[in-house]
Amino acid sequence: MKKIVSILLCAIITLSCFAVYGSAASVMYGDIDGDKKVSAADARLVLRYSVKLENSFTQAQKTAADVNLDNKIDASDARSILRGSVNLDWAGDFGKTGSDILNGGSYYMEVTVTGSDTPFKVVNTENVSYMEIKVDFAEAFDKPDAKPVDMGILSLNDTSYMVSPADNCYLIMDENLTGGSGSLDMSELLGMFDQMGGGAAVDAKPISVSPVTIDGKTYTARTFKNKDDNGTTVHYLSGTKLCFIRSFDEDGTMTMEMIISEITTRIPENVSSVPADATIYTGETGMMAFMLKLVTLAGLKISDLT
Ligand SMILES: [Ca+2]
Ligand SMILES: [Ca+2]
Repeated sequence: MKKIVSILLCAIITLSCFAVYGSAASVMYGDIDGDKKVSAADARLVLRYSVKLENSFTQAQKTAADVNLDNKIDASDARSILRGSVNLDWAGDFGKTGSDILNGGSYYMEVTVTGSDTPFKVVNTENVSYMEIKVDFAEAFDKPDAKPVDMGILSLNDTSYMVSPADNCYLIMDENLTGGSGSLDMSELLGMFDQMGGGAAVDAKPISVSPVTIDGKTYTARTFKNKDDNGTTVHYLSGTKLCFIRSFDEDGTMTMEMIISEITTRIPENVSSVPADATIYTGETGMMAFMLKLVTLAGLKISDLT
């Protein structure tokens, strides 16, 4: 149990390196014809502009058309607008960088740390904090055949839960379960969310808009650099779909690489509440039952957790 909690906390701490920046929007991104809606007609205008069939855009229309903020108006913007018009992309995020969304304080994101098989999902709103991570039981307990298991921590209003999404099981984390040393400290966890959400603003300016290659794909991204006592962090922000963060130590050696593949202000419904059909566990007996669920998903036995 303690081991799982410490793995989770280690993973979460890597997120505390977030820095956030502000910027302002003055147009309705994606709305080219000015009817205050994002529709297929807007996508059509952008597509025509991108192939030079249309060339009478005002500056405001040009700004509104570049929904992925890469300083170009092309078919990928038209595609996003079309998807946004049918709610496949989140039109409410058009024109926002990842940092805008973090600064807003309500967000959902999916994060991968390069070299780790443990992607995160994070939700943060005024009333909800949720984090989901793949727990690597094989490495944690030296059992090569163990399967990775999704595990979440949900703080909903004033109640905290450990979650097994696969089983729809929720363990209520009362004081008896969190109070002892080595146990999960929710206030620490929530402090980190707060820090990500806006507390850690830094003085950074975009230094370039340039191509960045990540996982073999090339993106046009805004590049930010932030230097502090621990070295340099470089942030690449490309529209709402990609934040790419690299940290370097004083010698210039890369120490961490993180990719946010999805960041949006649209909060998934399934983490905004505890489902009515969920199994709720409480107390120490409940904790044992909950752990048994996780261990079974990993293909292990409780006796393996020593
Ligand atoms: Ca429109
Ligand atoms: Ca664009």
